[in-house]
Amino acid sequence: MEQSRLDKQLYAYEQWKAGLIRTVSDYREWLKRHKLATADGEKRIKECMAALNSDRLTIAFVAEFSRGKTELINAIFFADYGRRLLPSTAGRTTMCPTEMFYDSSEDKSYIRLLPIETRLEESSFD
Ligand SMILES: Nc1nc2c(ncn2[C@@H]2O[C@H](COP(=O)(O)OP(=O)(O)O)[C@@H](O)[C@H]2O)c(=O)[nH]1
Ligand SMILES: [Mg+2]
Repeated sequence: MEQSRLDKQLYAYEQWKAGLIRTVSDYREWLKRHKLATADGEKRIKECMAALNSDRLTIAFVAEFSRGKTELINAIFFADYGRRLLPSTAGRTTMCPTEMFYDSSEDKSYIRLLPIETRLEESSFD
């Protein structure tokens, strides 16, 4: 079913959040206009706006080598492309932890690879 697709739901979530930010912002203006704004209320609204603006969703796909992580990402996020956006055929397996980002402030996406040597260490991803 089209509506249940994860990418559609994530888009709907972003839309909902943008609406919430607008509403909180309108409320703030309304309080000011009616001289109902208080220092404490203003502080709370600022915290609320900061939390909404900094909200980021991070999804991690973690499993042993060649278990279908890349294939799953292709299926969930890039099915509409009609081809594998991320290489996932035999011999093209991702050999190191890979981070994919979408930077909304730059309107750009990018990929970051951690060097293969990091697999020799126990340290965590971040
Ligand atoms: N038959 C079958 N093969 C799959 C499935 N998921 C992944 N593969 C294949 O298994 C291999 C490894 O998948 P890949 O997504 O690259 O694994 P990753 O190393 O976990 O990212 C590739 O050749 C995929 O096409 C699946 O659900 N069924
Ligand atoms: Mg992979």
